[in-house]
Amino acid sequence: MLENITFTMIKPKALNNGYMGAIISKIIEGGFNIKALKLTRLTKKQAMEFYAVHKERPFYKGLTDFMSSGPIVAAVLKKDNAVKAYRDFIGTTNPAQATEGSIRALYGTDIEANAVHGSDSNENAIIESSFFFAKREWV
Ligand code: 3AN
Repeated sequence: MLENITFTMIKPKALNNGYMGAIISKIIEGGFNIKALKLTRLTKKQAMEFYAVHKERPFYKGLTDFMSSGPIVAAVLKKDNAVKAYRDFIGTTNPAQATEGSIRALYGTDIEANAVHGSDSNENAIIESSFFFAKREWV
């Protein structure tokens, strides 16, 4: 089961720009099965906890300010090799270098506001899914 799950967030600027429906449609068209989905909002403290792995990085403050600046959509996605499949699907971290037609290329505006988050490992997919959802909602 571990290999089949990844976690994503649609970031505040993409929602503010009106891309919620377009991004969700694209995820479904990409063959990802949405197991759990919610529109919610992170406090600054929750954003700091979620991105704690980056706490020594120079962009940590800006990123956590940004991620708590407005609503986000959180979702658990299922597909074979979901983590890698989704990272390939959304494009590289910097939208300017992301594959044409990918979510980050289409809907990201810069490296921080890059439209969506995608888990970087099976372990983190479980941790991140559990951060937002009860197990009964996505297992
Ligand atoms: P990815 O989300 O592609 O796995 P990570 O894990 O390196 O990228 O970074 C986590 C998040 O931190 C990214 N989604 C991005 O929003 C932000 N980020 C990464 N590098 C920078 C940077 N140089 N400046 C600002 N924000 C950054």
